[in-house]
Amino acid sequence: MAGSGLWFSLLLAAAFAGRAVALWPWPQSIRTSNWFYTISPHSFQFKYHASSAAQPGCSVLDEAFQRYRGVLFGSEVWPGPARTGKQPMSEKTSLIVLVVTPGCEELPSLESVENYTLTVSDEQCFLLSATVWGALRGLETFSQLVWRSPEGTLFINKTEIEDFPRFPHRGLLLDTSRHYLPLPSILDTLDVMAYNKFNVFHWHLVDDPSFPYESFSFPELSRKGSYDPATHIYTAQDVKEVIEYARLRGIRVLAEFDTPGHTLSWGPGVSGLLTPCYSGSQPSGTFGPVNPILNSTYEFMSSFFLEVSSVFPDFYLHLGGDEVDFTCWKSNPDIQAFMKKKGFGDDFKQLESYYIQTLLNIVSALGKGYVVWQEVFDNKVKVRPDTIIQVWREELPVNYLKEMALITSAGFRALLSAPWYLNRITYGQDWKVYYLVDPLEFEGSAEQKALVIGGEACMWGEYVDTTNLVPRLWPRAGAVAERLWSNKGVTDLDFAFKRLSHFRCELLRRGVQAQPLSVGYCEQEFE
Ligand code: CP6
Repeated sequence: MAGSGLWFSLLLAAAFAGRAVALWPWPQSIRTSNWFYTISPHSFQFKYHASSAAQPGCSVLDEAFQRYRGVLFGSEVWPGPARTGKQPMSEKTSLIVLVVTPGCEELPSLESVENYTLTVSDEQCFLLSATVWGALRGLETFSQLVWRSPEGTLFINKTEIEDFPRFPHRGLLLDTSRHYLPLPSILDTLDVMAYNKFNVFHWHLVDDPSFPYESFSFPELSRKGSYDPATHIYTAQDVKEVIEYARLRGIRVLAEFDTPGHTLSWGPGVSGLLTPCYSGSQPSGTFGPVNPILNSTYEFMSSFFLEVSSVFPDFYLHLGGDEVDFTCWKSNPDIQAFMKKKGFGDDFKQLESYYIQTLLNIVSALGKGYVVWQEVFDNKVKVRPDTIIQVWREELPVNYLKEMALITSAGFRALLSAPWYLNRITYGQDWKVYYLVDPLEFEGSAEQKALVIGGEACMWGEYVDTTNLVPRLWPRAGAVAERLWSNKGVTDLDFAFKRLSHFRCELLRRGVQAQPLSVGYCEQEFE
């Protein structure tokens, strides 16, 4: 269906890449023409169609119109309706938006429909979508279709686009524990995510080095576990702001509270939560993963996740479960006794499973779904059938595509991250390696492939803070964004290079300090 039309339009578009058609990510189907229209900042307006379910007062679209006015024309106020009377025939004075179903005050979800059609023709500029989320994607595409002559006149070519995502979960992970990221860094990242049609912000909030999440049930957690409780925490207000800023851009916030490993920063705030490690018969004074043998641990987790499940409105929470180091558990005599009592032998995976299962039951009872890292599946923890498993290991225990096959053949939904570590840098164009990964390139049935709901680019924070976050993210994360949005057949590296180079220049124009892909320059140079 998309087949031949797609290739035809690829060819057509290739001729214009760099000018009229420099879209990122590439739409599912596009027809463009040499014919173009002008757009004037003085007269141009975004408008709701009379029969749109969304009308003025729709927060998501009212604010998006404002933002895209800024993106297209800059934030200067253009003097009133300077032009009166007839516009020239070739001028487009509005984009008419028709959304079929209401939902302006809702949250985006895994099930949200993001389809849209965008028509720029002699008659009108028209954006049609089932939902406000689709309209947001279409507005972004519209903004990328507009191009500028050297004199600064704005143009848009006659175009028809029908578009929808290949995968419903297109995420970006930020790690705010290894380094604290100030709120503006997070908000700015959400803007650029929306430019790339990413729709999930995976917030790896806490980890071993610091606990910046300010909990109202357990304020000691950040008071004692953050780098600096005066400046390096996310308050309830900050978290609300992130969630609403993301919502207005059609982005879900998937909060991760990783346990039982990666939890050293929880220790100071909750006494008795972590396992005391032993050297010989004496506690060594150091601590390991969460202590899985105490009732108090599960009482704490119940209260903590009760709070978390009301603070983060998305149906899903990320519960971690990765990289549990058994050394400390092994050293502790109370844990050894518990293992014996439970008949676990010396298989610490069974102890890990015991912990995770209990936690998953607590979180399910709170009415939430969950995502976990692949170890939870690898270690054969019994999980709800609707659990989402995230694949992060490249080769062990098996190659990541084989892991995708195993997870989906067991009937679970899967997310892919293993090939997409933006924090890892090498000399050269690593975006091409990210770009050529296909999440469905494993041996498996159509039913299995349907269980792959998408993937995430990850920016782990060991070597990243607010000074280098932006250029390390962009435009490289864009390679993942296009892989998760565009048709499977969109894999031409030269075509991608042209569009991504152009998009990077557009990011600079929008004020994003995106790094260069290779040798070259942007037509507009920037300070
Ligand atoms: N932190 C946490 C990390 C990683 C993971 N979990 C990680 C380790 C190595 C690589 C990528 C990510 N830094 N909490 C694994 C999911 Cl290569």
